[in-house]
Amino acid sequence: ANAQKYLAFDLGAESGRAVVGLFDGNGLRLEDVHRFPTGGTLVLGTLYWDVLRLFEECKKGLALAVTQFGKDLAGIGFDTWGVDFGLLGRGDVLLGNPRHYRDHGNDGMLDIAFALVPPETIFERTGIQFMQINTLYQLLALKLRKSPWLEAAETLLMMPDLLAFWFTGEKSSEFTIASTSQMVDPRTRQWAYDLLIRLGLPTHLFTTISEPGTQKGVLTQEVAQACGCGAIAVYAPAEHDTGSAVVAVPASDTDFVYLSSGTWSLMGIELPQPLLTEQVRKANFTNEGGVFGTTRLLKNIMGLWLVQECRRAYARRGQDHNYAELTKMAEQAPPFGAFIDPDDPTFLAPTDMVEAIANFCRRTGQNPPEGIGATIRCCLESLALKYRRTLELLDGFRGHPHAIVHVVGGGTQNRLLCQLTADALQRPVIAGPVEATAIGNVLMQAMGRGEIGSLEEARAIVRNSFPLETYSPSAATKDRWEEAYIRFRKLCGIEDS
Ligand code: LFR
Repeated sequence: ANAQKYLAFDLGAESGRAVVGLFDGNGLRLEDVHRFPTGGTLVLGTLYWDVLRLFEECKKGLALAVTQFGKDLAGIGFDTWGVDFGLLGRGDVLLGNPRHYRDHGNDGMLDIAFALVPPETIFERTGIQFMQINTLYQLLALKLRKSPWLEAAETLLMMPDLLAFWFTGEKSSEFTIASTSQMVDPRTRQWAYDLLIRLGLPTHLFTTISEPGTQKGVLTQEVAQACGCGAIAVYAPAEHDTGSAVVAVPASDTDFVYLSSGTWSLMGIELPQPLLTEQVRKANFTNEGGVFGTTRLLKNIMGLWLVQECRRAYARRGQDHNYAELTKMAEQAPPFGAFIDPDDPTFLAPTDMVEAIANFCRRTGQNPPEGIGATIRCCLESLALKYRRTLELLDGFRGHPHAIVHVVGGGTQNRLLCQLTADALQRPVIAGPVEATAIGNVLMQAMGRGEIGSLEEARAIVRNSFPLETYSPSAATKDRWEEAYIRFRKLCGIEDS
């Protein structure tokens, strides 16, 4: 049949991809056209995104999509990680390279912000969890350092809005990515100017926020010519990658837990409105903006970043292994050795992750894991235990236990982690689809064009189109996981039940 062809750009902290989605009204098929590394660039102590290179990689992806699938693409959409942004000055020039959220320039900014506005108020106005990486604290850091760029800035665009601007010449903001800034009012779904004023931050930088599914513009002649196509429409999907991933959760009801697994593990539930309670604030959960008026109540867990950084640290020691090899070694290592709290602040941006893990173990009276397999196993088991803690809290927020957990994203390729998760949670885990983010991106574009009418319909398409795998909790290790969880709770200082 004549399927519509959509191009999704999905940029994560480790890699980016250009994916064509072929949608025939019932089923969706994805074809990868381009993959490229992303990652930070460290220059004299500051960590940046090489954003012009990312733009070039996207253009290359578009050119390849046009060569392979023709000029008649129905839409293009960008999604990226959250919180990062570019500043534009007079004449819309980019002011410097956007900083990477793991840059140490944000260290200590939470406390400085809290001295100006109490955390209760910040949460009340935004519903967003406290993480030093949030745009709010990045802006505060720029302001305190008297950044000339901030002084000269006329417009702030979140990363996917910046890429879309360079493709279309149109400046606009999309709601899901804007919400990650911790500067958006979850009720009005517009910028919380009052909060910015109280923090002494500029309020003139922002463009009106639109809902996902809106058309942002069409390709500029410059880009169209360079990529061999015409004026293709650019749509806003959920421009936040996690927002796109959750669109593609293959659930048939609304009572599900998702775990979007990649560099970060984002574990949460989808709600019809934000939950702005004291319990949510104290547990440091977030109310991120979703599609069709939904909210993602979730927690950021450090995720496979731990493994990515161990891999880098071992490679520097001359022990270069790919993820499949690392997982194999972890599988062969003895279970239930040392545990870490994955979300300990020392793991956010350490110079050497293997050292940081060993230090955490020493600090908490445990023998550090010995060797590569044991270290990776420690990361994976600790993540699974943190998922269990997070699930307990989510069960509490919902008011009843959730029957199953959907894991989506690249992390589903780590079959060991999927099984450990099912075992630690003592619940079935449904894994897939792997490319949830790109799928969600394509489906929201199709909504923008009126080809799909609702989130339920979108999720039915996902169920029709992609294989899923179920992991059942093992009964044999149940008791050992219970013991492990008690040990883990002590380690993390978890007191309530
Ligand atoms: C996942 C993600 C998370 C966000 C983190 C940093 O890729 O977008 O949702 O908290 O990256 O931006």
